[in-house]
Amino acid sequence: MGPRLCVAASLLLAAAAGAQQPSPKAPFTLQEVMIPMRDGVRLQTVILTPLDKSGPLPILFRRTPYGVPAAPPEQMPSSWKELAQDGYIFVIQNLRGRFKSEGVFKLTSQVDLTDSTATNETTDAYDSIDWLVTHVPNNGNVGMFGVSYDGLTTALALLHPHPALKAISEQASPVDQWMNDDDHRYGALRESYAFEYAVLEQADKHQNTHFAFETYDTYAWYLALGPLANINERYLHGSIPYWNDVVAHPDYDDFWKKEAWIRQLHASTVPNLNVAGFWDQEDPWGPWQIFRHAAEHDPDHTNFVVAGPWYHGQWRAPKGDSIGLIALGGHETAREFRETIEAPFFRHYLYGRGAKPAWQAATFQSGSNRWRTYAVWPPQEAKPTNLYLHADGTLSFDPPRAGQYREYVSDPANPVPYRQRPISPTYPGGDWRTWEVADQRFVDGRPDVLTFVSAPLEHDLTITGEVAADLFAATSGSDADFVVKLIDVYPEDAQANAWDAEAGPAPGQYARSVNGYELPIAMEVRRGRYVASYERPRPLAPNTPIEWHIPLRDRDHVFLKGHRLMVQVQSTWFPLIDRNPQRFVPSIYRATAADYVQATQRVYCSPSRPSHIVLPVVPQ
Ligand code: PG9
Repeated sequence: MGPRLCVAASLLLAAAAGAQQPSPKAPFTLQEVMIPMRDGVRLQTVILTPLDKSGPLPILFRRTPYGVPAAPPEQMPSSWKELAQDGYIFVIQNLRGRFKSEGVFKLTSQVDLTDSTATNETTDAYDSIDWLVTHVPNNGNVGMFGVSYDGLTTALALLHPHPALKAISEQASPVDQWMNDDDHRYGALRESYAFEYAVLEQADKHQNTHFAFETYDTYAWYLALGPLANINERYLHGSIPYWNDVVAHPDYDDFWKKEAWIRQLHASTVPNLNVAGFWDQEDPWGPWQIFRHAAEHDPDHTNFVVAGPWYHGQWRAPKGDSIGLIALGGHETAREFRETIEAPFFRHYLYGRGAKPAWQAATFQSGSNRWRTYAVWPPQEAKPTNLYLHADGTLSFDPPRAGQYREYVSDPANPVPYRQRPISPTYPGGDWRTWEVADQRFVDGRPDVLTFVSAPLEHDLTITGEVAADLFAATSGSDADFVVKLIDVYPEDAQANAWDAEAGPAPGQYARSVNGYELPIAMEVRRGRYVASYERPRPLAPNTPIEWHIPLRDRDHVFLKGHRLMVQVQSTWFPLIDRNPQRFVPSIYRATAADYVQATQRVYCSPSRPSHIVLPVVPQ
């Protein structure tokens, strides 16, 4: 049987040929061209020229694997509105091998600049800009921007930028797909994402393809699948090159190190507005890495980062006034970002009007729900402060004076779901977008989830900067995963509910309250086989506690007075993360059903092994 795939509509409209007449109200004319690259391959590109602006305009260029528009938009897309007021020629290009672009799409971030005959996303960006500035009337200034894959292709231009490229805004770009972001977390495979995305982009050159699951609840499908090798054996049969690469390279080997393009970036080469979402379910880490790598040499201060309470790409949504059930204090954070940060940034660098940002970092801080700016990130006043897990299930800033450990049995046959079942496919988006803010009460009470909770806070607690967990933990097996979640627990009376005092809530309404809500602030996994070395996985010594350092990324959040802090620890997070067999095998991707075994996990909370979270606390 061939892959069970169904073809879905493209994320954007698929391309059509030739120049298009705008409909009477369309704000642009559209021209389609095939731009030749240095190796003769031609890339399908559309040029949207605004009808209401004259004079030489700058170009804003976006490179995508998802398809280019076939016709000019009927009206100004809301995500461009603020930029378009200044006047830009928007250019959108399909990557090589996608839709009508010639060549092969390799789904790769590899850039070898030492090979003068090679082509890659860096050279394709360079060649395209070279063509555009000579063939399209413009003011000599080109910018690039884009989210996720389009952010990656934007960021890759930094490695050898064309001289006309004057500013970019990389938004949610991955940088190292083994270490973090879409496909892995410190080597732990993001099973559902890596598989479904590879199918999306490599099953059919002319489409974005959604895998056709046989069950409504994909949790049930992945569990019934059994060992990961069955994906190729039963469904893909080796037809998806990226998936073949993933399963051929379980460890951090040369393949992944070459994919990790960020290893080549050590300076700010073009002014860059990096954009990150604190609840980005796909690429939350890359933008911070690009920001930090560029900061290694930034004499002209052209390297900036903006972060907000956003799911993947939510800063391009019309408003961004809430994420899931979490309201953002009446702010339209997405529109405000575009109007007060993104548009002025490009205006400064592409039009020479207005000032550049006076800060290095800007955030929309959750909890307090206000915009903040920072001269340096992380701010120096934030002090690393330990929050300790106690054996009685409490959390406090006091280290444990007594106590030993808490334990649970982790069973790969009954893994903890990463969000409430039924779990939808990753694509099309749906509730995948907001799962990172889902109320964690859905796993409270599971015997394989440990919960630690603090007393209600007597005053606001602000954390700004990098969060991490330091667990002291052991397993009775020889491999294990530990997942740590830092949670903000809302008071039971956080909001006055809107339902009828007499009739009560309408069906479903009771669950749409933040009263008692357990809001994840930071979550991450580590895989035991890679604790000592990413390159050479090693078995864990059974029943032997070791220290697990689990980075929880950059944050800016205020836990409000009356809220409580919570930490949950578990060893499965399925099918987001593939199941660890819990018995060491050379490659998990070749594990057999018999390798998956139960294990007893211990989390130590003793004076000599004080598991804790490190919080960057800003003094009141
Ligand atoms: N998260 C997607 C992606 C980016 C880069 C590589 C692979 C996947 C995306 O949304 O484009």
